[in-house]
Amino acid sequence: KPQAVIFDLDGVVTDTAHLHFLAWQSIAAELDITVDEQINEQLKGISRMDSLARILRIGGAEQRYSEQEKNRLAERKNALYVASLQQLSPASVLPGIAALLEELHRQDVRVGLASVSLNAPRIIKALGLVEQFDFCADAGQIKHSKPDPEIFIAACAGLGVSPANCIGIEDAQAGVEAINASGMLSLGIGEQLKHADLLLPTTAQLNWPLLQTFWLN
Ligand code: B16
Ligand code: MG
Repeated sequence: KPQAVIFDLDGVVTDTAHLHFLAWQSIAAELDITVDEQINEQLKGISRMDSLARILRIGGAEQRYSEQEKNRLAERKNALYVASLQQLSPASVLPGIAALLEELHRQDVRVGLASVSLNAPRIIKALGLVEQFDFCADAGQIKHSKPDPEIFIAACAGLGVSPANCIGIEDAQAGVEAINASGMLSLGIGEQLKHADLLLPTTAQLNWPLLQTFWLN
């Protein structure tokens, strides 16, 4: 069996992507830039400042703002996002995840979190899952967001396991690329993803027997 399973947060453990989307949309609207669902897809797994840079590039506005102004925009986006996190509760955990986390503990498989979100600790707390993660990689220590494997490698290091002995679960293309680059087996959630070693339509299909079969094949 795998030594550890490492989870992405946004889109795998809970659906915060929509809340990121709403916050970016309102900041972008002030700058006369339209952010649609398709653009939002490209922001998944990308750090806050990198997300802002992409939005400005899409609006042809990358030269328009100073570093200080960009920091202010990112701070304001985050304030909107953090306010929206108040609606999170244990009921916001995606289908299949809570049962899988419990079963992994019963099976003595280590559980890690690899989120580039600086808000990950408060989200995990709001979801009531603090006890379920043996190690959460610190996004504040990460230099490169996904598709760079840095956050997944940090999660493995924190758990004391080798990537070759782990499964990573992701819903974003950048995240699947990050898992593959780390040397872990990649399990993708979603219909559109490329390069995942195994693809499931939603988290509802996730369970321990399926992970075991995936690992053995
Ligand atoms: P924050 P993940 C990522 O989380 C999100 O997918 C991405 O949209 C967001 O910009 C990033 O976290 C940074 O989040 O602004 O809260 O630090 O997918 O790595 O769990
Ligand atoms: Mg994600």
